[in-house]
Amino acid sequence: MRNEILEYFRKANGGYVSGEQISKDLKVSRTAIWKHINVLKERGYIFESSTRKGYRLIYAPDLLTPLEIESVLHTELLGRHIVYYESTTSTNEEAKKIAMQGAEEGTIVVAEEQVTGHGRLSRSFYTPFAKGIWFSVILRPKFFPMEASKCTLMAAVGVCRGIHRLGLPAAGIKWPNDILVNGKKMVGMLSEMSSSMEKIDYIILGIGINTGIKENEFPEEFRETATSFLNEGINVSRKNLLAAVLAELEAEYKLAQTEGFERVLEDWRKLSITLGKEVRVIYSNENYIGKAVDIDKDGCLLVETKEGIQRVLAGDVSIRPVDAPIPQR
Ligand code: BT5
Repeated sequence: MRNEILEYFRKANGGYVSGEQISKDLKVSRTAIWKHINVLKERGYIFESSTRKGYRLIYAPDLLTPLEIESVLHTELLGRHIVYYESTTSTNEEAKKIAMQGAEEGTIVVAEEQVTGHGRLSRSFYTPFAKGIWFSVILRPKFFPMEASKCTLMAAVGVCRGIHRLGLPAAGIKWPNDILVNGKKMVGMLSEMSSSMEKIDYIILGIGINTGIKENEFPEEFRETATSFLNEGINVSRKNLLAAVLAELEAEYKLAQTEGFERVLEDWRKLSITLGKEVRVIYSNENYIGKAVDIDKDGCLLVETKEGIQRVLAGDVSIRPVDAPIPQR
């Protein structure tokens, strides 16, 4: 309904729209229209009202509607089909549903806000309205299922390069797939897969990039460890950032399909901020310290310890700087 109301204002192009007319056309009460307009105001839209003429839209926030995205998108595959929500539970959940129903490869699900956005192990991920890019990409690669984990590394490369393009060359990848700027997390990613023994049915790459969250708006638990474009001094256009990320991700995906993952892993190494550092590896009940020296051909992190090289699989493992407190479980 709100989108239909907005459509009137877009068409009026800055001119007045009569509330009475909208209520007649859409067959809802004037009070209902007024309530929707109030919600839009809370979401950053600015209206001017006149008792005689109705409402006039003065400012619309940078939203990620399909029309807005398509106006700046230059990809061939990713984002050519867009499913858009103002608010949803989780774009990964929506993407899984439509992938199971046969949604085509490259489809993206985008939401201005997620009510139950989540990370690994059901940890919640903070995704407030229009203050980040919260989206999921559906891929149907011809790789073997055992290669799927490398798609996560590929996604990290694409997102990191997109962020560089929009003015933050300091962004780097923390293994396996967080993106940090000046030591703080700006991006979280969650990939999920459905496959048989020999064939991948679909992979969902769920990506959350903080754009307009102010430092004091982050929940207290991770205020010290999170950042956004705005915090780093950049008022980024979300649609341009999304278009850049999709273009870079598409380029890496093509590379992986034509030349295999070796080149993608090379790119990942160049963007890594984990390699060469002392890290603490935390499993459920144990932890140890070592130096992250490389990733192997399967994307596992190689950590040099006194006992020799440990091969660390992504999953329920946390990598922390050695001097950070050990989280209680
Ligand atoms: C992740 O999990 O970082 C993966 C997050 C994936 C989110 C995207 S948004 C679109 C799609 N739909 C979804 O439902 N999910 C994906 P993990 O590595 O488990 O890290 C979670 C931890 O990051 C939390 O426990 C917090 O400490 C921290 N965190 C939560 N929200 C954050 C935010 N917006 N920015 C930085 N850190 C955050």
